[in-house]
Amino acid sequence: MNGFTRRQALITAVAAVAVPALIIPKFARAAEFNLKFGTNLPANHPLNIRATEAAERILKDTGGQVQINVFPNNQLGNDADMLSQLRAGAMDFFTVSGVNVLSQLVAVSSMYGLGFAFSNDDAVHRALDGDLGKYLRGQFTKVGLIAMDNIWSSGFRQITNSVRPITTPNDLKNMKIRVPVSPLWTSLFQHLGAAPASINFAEVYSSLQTKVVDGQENPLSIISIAKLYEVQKYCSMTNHMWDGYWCMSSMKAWNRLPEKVRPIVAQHLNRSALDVRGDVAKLNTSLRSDLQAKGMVFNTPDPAPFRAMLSKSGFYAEWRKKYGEEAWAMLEKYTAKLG
Ligand code: X2X
Repeated sequence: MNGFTRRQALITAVAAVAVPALIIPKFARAAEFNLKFGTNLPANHPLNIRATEAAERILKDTGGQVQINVFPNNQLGNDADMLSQLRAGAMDFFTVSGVNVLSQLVAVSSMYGLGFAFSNDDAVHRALDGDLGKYLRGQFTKVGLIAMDNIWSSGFRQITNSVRPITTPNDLKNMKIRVPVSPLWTSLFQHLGAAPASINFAEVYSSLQTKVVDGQENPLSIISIAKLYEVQKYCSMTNHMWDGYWCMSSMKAWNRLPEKVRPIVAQHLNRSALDVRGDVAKLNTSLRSDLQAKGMVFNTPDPAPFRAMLSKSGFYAEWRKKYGEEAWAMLEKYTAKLG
């Protein structure tokens, strides 16, 4: 390299470093708190979009003091890994389903996911924004975790598979269905006569593709965004359970934040939770025709025989015993009698 080109190269390198500093003048100094927010969903799911919006508002309203970095799509590990990191204080926020890995720590956290307990989004939101949610969030604090007040909804779940439409419980018989790593999910599908396999979401697409399992269940928004339609043929609108994500932090991470900053962070995260509810409700109703156009075959089974099978097999009685009478009474304040 002669003298001229070396000088040119140096000028170019300096310019490349200098440019970003020119376009972020407002919060150019490093934030005092750099927080990690992990999720298991693809980046274009509304949960990640709204989490990113909350992060922008929090950065602005704390004058650049708190920077939340969103890591979607299991970038920080699968659900089990993220829960451990959260508890160890290595991660600051994790949006985790109460029915999923969290229920291994706090058994009652899965109760809103009991099969056919709720019939519409509003009913679940009333319960989880009300006394049931308050009760559950109180249980989380006992294991050092803190959930923001409003749950980020995912919605009602539908069963997909590559074998046949599910019209009656008989169609589920011995079918290999992937479920999240959670005792309630496994129990629900065992009581329905299927052969459930516990698999973290990070491995769902590949396990369907390689036919380790025949099917899985998720809301239409996730079936679409995670491209599960590429590896699944049938979608049966069973609405068998509702799910959502608690935006969790650990006491360790939360208490590191200055007292006056915490309400700002909570307020924006809760606002995003409410925004996500509208986003997923729209997707869960509008995506059916989209998925049909991509080749999926839909049917809408009558839920009555599925519910009857669960009652008859003792599913509700078993879980009532596990959760205890206090928690069960709290749930039944918001649902029809279960069992
Ligand atoms: O693992 C799943 O199926 C998912 C993405 O819906 C949950 O996080 C419970």
